[in-house]
Order: sequence, then structure tokens, then C-alpha cells
Amino acid sequence: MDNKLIADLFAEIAAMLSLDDKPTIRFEVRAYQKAAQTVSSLQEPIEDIYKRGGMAALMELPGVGKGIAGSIEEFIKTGRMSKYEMLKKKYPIDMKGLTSIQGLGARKALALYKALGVKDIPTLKKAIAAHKISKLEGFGEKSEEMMQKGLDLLASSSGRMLLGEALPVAEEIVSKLKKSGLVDEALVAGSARRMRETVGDLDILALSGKSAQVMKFFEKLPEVEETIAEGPTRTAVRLKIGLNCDLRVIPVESFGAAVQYFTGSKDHNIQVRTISVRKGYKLNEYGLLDRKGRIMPTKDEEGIYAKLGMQWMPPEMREARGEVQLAQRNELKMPVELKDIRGDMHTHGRDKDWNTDPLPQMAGTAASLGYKYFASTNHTKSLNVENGMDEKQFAAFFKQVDALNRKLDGRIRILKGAECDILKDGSLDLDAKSLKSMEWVVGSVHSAFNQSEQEMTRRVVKAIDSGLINVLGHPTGREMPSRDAYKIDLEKVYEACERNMVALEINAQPKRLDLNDTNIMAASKYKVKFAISSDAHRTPQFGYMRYGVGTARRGWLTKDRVINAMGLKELERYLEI
Ligand code: DGT
Ligand code: CA
Ligand code: CA
Ligand code: ZN
Repeated sequence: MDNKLIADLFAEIAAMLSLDDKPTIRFEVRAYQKAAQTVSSLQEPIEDIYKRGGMAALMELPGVGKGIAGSIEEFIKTGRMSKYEMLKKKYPIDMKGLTSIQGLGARKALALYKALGVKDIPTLKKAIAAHKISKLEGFGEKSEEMMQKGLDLLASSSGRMLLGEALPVAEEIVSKLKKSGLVDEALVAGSARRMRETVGDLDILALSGKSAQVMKFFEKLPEVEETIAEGPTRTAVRLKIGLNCDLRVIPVESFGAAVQYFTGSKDHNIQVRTISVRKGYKLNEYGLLDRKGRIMPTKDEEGIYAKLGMQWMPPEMREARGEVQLAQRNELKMPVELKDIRGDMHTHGRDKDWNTDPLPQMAGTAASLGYKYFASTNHTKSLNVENGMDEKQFAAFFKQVDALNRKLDGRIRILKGAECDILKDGSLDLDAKSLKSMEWVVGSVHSAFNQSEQEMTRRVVKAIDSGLINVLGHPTGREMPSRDAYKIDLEKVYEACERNMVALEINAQPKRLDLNDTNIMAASKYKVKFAISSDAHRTPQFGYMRYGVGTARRGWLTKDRVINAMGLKELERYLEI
């Protein structure tokens, strides 16, 4: 019997009791709090004490009276505590889940339940997203922020991690392995190679004959927190960023098969294996074996797909969504690539907005990436926290953009635009004259996320139908891990976009990736174009583009659908600017 288990139950009982306003209950609350302390600080299992001296022995413990001793006895005998269960019925709260969030104790959790009906992590997320907690007495903006951080932390420590946080670390490890001189080849496989928006763990493969040395080198890397399991072919570690990472060292004759196998996905692999069986082969992580069980050496995965009579396909497409069948018929179209991207259609930056880098710096970075153009799309006036501008301020700002464009002298062109708020009722945050003067307008929802599906759909469709926006920014509004997509009928949105020649954004911010892969696939059935955009607020964030492209590729999006895969001339023609 775990003392902590009982102590936690008592603490929770105390918290639930404290919700009652009756003054007499205070004694009981204090008693349970005290009992929780006593039990958790005991040096021996409470069960042993009970077995030795029964109820009497329990009641000798400080703060334990007859009632509480009875609860302990009941729990030891039956594994249940009726006092707890009774209160739990009254307050149906996932206390364990909620209190696992840093900055949220049982008392606060119960207060949130009473005031806002928060009963578990999903309802807490909703309350935070709707900014309900900051308005609550005794909570405020700070504690809402704290809870948001706690949620993020929880997601990153217990569950899956954002690709944008995990992939750079994986690539750093791979690069160090390559520089070590111990491996002939190394790469990131698994979900990270497939550019899934979140990863459960990292899978790194190395081609080397010096397995023991490679493993030793790997375990000593500064990114590694501790070794979990160690072996000649696989070593598993916990990384400091709070994610597990497997390293597998593979001999040359198996490398192609291993890359294919460990890239996955599992469902894709199962389909591919069926094909190999039909051909009389056997495919596993060690190799592709012929009818006689001999390894057919394939140094890369292209060789595997070729021997199976299939097109090779990018890892992003390997999710068993029909790619295997198309590849067999040689009908798979290759998706857009990072090198196809010529510009960025959603960026922030001006010197009076301290959340961003100044525009000249943004332009410098965009040019250094080889971009031919990018759209400056700062926030509009109703977004106070983001220093949104009104019509006049935009006009003045665009004079600066003109001057900068002249100075840049064709090295790169900055398009004058805005990320215009779509207000609650679907109207736009700037007047039509101001919006018409712009070359590229992103329309985005940044408020009132909790509207009904009908309201939200009507709101967004109205904005698309206004004829004043060029692209719908982050169309579902989700922010991983804490904010889910708002309720909206996306089919109606796609239809409206088709009707008005409004593009859909694939926002590349790692926490957004919005539209996501499956939505991109669904939207592609309509005659719509897409803008893959970094939404950079600072220069390094231009680098988020790869996650947007990865998501587009997961959605099988081809280059001809992507606005910012156009050259500058083509784009100018398209936009009639
Ligand atoms: P994750 O880590 O949850 O983000 O997703 P993955 O895809 O990285 O999955 P993981 O790390 O469990 O395994 C890496 C790859 O190994 C996976 O994508 C495909 C392959 N694999 C793992 N288990 C199986 C299996 O039972 N059958 C087959 N065919 N392949 C598997
Ligand atoms: Ca993995
Ligand atoms: Ca793994
Ligand atoms: Zn933005």
C-alpha cells in the first residue's frame, strides 16, 4: 500500500471540502490536510502500522481521529474510500490530470471548476483559449499565462513534442555523428523524417562498422540526459529536451532496408511488405531477401522501392493514404519542395513593434535565403497586444516600404500588405479603401474563437466574400498543444475560396501548421491555391518555411498549387500588381 496514494486522496478530499462555504467545514478541511501531511511523512507503510495495532494504532498518529482512521482502514481493506467517492460525485473533476500541470494545485483546480466548469485538461484548454481565467477573481493574466506554460511543459514532457522543437536537435546529433569520423552515413528516420507535426520519439540511423564506438560517442553527446538501454545495434537515450531518441547502427548490406523500415510509417510498411510477399520476396529491417532467403544488397531505399516495382516517394507521403497503390501504377505526382519556394506571403516586422524585427532586417534575411519577394503583413488595429496599425499608420508605413524597395533595387521585392483581423461579425478591421491600396492581404481570425460552428463559418465566409482579402490566414486557428481548431465548416470555406480566388494559407509556425496535412488534401479537391507562409516575426523564423513545406508535402500538394512557388513576374501578373 502506497502512503502517497492515501495522502493524495486526503489532500484532494480537503480541497473538495473547502469548496463548501459552510463555516463548520473548515475543521474538517484542516483535519484532512493535516492527515495528508502525517501520512506522507510516515517512515513505514501505513498498512504495517494498521496490521500491527489496528484502528487504535492509526488513531495514535498525529492529526488522525476516528473518522480519518476509519477511512484509512476502509481503504486498506477495500481499496476504496467512500468519503472520497461521495465528494467526487459532487465534483467530477480529473484532479490528477489537472494538478499535473505546473502552477495548478487542487484548490485552484476546484475554484476553476466552480467558476468556469473546468473539469479536465480539454476544458481547461478551452477556458485559457477564451481568456476566461485572466478575468477570474484571484487568478488574473499572470496565472493564465502560467497555466499555459504548464500545459506546454506537460505536453512536451509526457507526450509528443512539436516537430519544430525536436527536428533541429535530431539534426544536430546527426551532424555531430557525421563529423565524428565514425560513421559513413547518418540520418533522421521515423516520424521526424516524415515531417509529422509532432513526434513521439526520434529515430536516428547510422551506417558504420564501428558500432561500439558510435554508441559510446552518442551517449556522451551534450544533448543526451541519460541512457535508457544500451546494446550493440540499438541504444536508447533520454534527451535533455525531454524526448527519447533511438540510435541504430546498421551494416552496409542492410542500410537501404533499414532506412525504409525505420522511416515508416508502420501502416505504409505493412502495405509495402504485402507487395514484397506477392513478389516472393521478404522485406524486413535487415534487408530485402530473395526467394532463396539471400539478401539483395540495396544501399539505399530507392533500391528497395525499385526492386518492388514501385515509384520511390518522399517520406512525407508514407502514411498509407493511397500512395502505395499509386506508386505501383507509376501515377504518383511529386509534391512541392523547399527549393521551389520563391518568397514568403505572411511576415511581420517594423521598428515600432517590439514583438518583431525591423523591416530592413527582415528583408535582408529574406534576400539571403534567395527569395525574390515577400509580403509585409503586419497586424491591424484591433489586435492591441500585437501593436496593430490603423489605416493612417499603414499608409505612413508603406511610404517606408516604398523607400526600402527603392533601396533594395530589385534584389528582392517587398509586397505591401496586412494581416487584417476578421472581426466577430465577419467584417474586416480596416476600411475597404485601405485594403484595396494593398498588394496582398491576409485575413485572419484572432478573437472570439468560441463561436458556434455556424457563426464562425458565416464570419469567415463573409470575409472571403468581401473581395478584399487574398488569402485566409491559419484557417482553423489551432495552436499546438493548447488550443484546438475552432469549430468551422471547412468545406464551405473552401467553396468560398474557390468562388473568390482566395488562397488558403499553410501557416508554417511549428505550433500552428494550419492548414494541416489532411485538411490540405481535402481542400485540394477544390480549385484553390495555397500560400505556404512562415508568419515570421523575427528573422530566424523565416526558417519555419520547411515545416510548412513538409506539411504541404504530407498533404500531397504539388508546386503548381502554391502561390509562392511562382517567380516574381508570374506572381505580379497573377495578382495584377
Ligand atoms: P512516433 O515515434 O510515434 O512519432 O512515430 P514513428 O513513426 O517514428 O514510430 P516509431 O518510433 O515507433 O517507429 C519508427 C518506425 O519503425 C516506424 O515509423 C515504422 C517502423 N516500425 C515500428 N514498429 C513497426 C511494426 O510493428 N511494423 C512495421 N512494419 N514497422 C514498424
Ligand atoms: Ca519515432
Ligand atoms: Ca522509435
Ligand atoms: Zn501573422
